Amino acid sequence: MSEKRLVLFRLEGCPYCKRAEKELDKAGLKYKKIEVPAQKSERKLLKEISGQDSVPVLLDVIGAKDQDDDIVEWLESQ
Ligand SMILES: N[C@@H](CCC(=O)N[C@@H](CS)C(=O)NCC(=O)O)C(=O)O
Repeated sequence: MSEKRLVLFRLEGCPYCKRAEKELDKAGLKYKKIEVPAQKSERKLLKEISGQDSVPVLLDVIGAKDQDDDIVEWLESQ
């Protein structure tokens, strides 16, 4: 339940993203890829979340806890 999840905002053809992905793969980490829009001005979600509009951006999130039991269990596991 306390499993952390990684999300990588990336863009096809971006060499910095490729490098980051290679290293994440090498480390055996699992992550979800989110393709950002090619147009920098359209990367609103990325900008809101990270404060920047360039990629790559790696986000470390926990799964949503929607029950008080889950929240307490997660807190106790930290
Ligand atoms: N030093 C940065 C460079 C990242 C960077 O320049 N990424 C490019 C894509 S390859 C980008 O998002 N540029 C913004 C844009 O011009 O769209 C890093 O290593 O993350």
